[in-house]
Amino acid sequence: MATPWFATSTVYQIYPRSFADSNGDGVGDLRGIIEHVDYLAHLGVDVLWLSPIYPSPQDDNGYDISDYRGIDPVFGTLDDFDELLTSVHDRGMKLVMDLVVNHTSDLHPWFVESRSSRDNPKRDWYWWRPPREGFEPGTPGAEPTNWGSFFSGPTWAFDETTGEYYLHLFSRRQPDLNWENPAVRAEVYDLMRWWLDRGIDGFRMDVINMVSKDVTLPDGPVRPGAEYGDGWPSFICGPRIHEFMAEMHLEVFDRYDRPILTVGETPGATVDDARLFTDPARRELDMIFQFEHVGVDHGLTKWDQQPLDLVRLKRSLDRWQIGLADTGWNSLYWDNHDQPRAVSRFGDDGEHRVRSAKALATVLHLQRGTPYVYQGEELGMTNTWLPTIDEYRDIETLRHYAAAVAVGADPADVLASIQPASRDNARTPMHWDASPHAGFTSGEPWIGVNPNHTEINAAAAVADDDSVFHHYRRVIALRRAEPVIAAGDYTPQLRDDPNVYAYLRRLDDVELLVVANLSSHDVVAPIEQAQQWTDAEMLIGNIGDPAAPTADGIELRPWEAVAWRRARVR
Ligand code: TEU
Repeated sequence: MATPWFATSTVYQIYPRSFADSNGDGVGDLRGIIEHVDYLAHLGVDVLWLSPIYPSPQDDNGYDISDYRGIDPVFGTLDDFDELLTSVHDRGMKLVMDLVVNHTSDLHPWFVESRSSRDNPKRDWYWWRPPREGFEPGTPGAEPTNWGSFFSGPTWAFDETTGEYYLHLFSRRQPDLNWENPAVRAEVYDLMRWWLDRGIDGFRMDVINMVSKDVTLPDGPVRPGAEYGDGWPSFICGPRIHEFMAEMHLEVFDRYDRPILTVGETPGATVDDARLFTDPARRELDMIFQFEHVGVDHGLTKWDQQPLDLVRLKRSLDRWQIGLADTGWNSLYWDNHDQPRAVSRFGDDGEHRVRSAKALATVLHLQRGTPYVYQGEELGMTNTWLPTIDEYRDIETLRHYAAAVAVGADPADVLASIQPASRDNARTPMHWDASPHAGFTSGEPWIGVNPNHTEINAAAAVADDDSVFHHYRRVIALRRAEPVIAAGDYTPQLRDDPNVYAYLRRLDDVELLVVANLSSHDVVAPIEQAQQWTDAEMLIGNIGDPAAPTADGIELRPWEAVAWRRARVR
């Protein structure tokens, strides 16, 4: 398969609420991003992805949109947006918007109309159903299906006005759109063209694999101890999902003769699903975000964090590398606005914070696929253990806490389970410098700033050639400079090694060996035919003077990561 145009690109995700505040109201905004576009150009990224900036009551921080053709005043204006887009393009970068069309806000005019009466022309734009037979409307069990929401509680909300329930897979203020209705799809395609006509370069599509539901709406299996049924079989990669993605491609992307980047967020998608979504011949999506590797440290739930099993993590990522080797394309990510910080989760955010952040970057960015950097990841920002539940802001976290305490869980235990896993770990303000509030705002930040910003911040990192920031610059630049990284094949090495992550990349006459010690003690990586690498050239390392490969293997210090290149031995 030819490598796509975005094979040499790196995408940087901005969470506007927490990136940079230009007007002192404590919330990040578009002018704050404009002030830092040169920083992003210096990092060397190719594409910026903005989490939602549309008008929204912010019930889920913007993933609940009430107007798709505007900018929320807390973030700025359409003029600010156009200025940002121009400044991004002037620096040779692209800008991708977040498309949230599985659901809208309950304040979106479509839903306001839809809930107004049972015979409103927009009633069928959402999923409305009568109470379950034999149950008192509005009482537990009366919901049309037994599905549990992503944000705790049932997926159905009773609406007194019309005496029916509406579906919301996320919060009750995020009613699901009914994509079975062609008028809904036509409206979605039209708003997408509106933004593309404005000059944006693509979309990250929120939970896009949930827009096709099993219209019979069957109950889901109830796991032992679970309060609700599992609805995933009825809305994860539903019956018409590929028909809808192909239609979207036809109705939107096929109308533009310029490169447009599309990435679908697809919880629960498998390698086989990914091959269908991202096979260029099928004209659906360029790539997807799969969730397997960000679940390897989950016990029964994400709140039940388990110690990292590196072999399990490697198995998962190997499966995706190999599974999409000849068809489709991978996205590569550790961090985003929904995941705790990887350096705290998969690395070591204490003594070896800098080394482990660089090691994680090395093993991810030299794989086959398009890498994503989440704001602050390039600085090695860590989780922020907020001391009390009152300082958390994330709806998923707060609803989980309330639901757990409501059934008798000890609040202290629930808080302890929240601190390492909450999405708010990724959402604390960006660290620009060591000043109060990390230079994020001159006002009071909407969420607490990690006190370690005095040490970990962009000003210090840019000034220190040995920082995590400059290591990210190097791996990002390597992807453009070394064709083997963008286009080479992938062969895992040392698959059962509990400490070492190693793999081979090969293209034509070039062979790249990537080897990383993801532990806090010295190791010798027993690489096969290691003696053949003794004359190899060191392409990149995260610690100076790496030990040269010997016939016995490669000596690696704690959290050391190195990539060796040599002419291919046929
Ligand atoms: O996330 C979908 C999703 O799968 C997450 O909710 C995930 O399950 C959870 O965060 C893991 O803890 C997307 C957006 O990225 C997220 O921010 C939104 O809250 C959600 O959709 C609803 O729009």
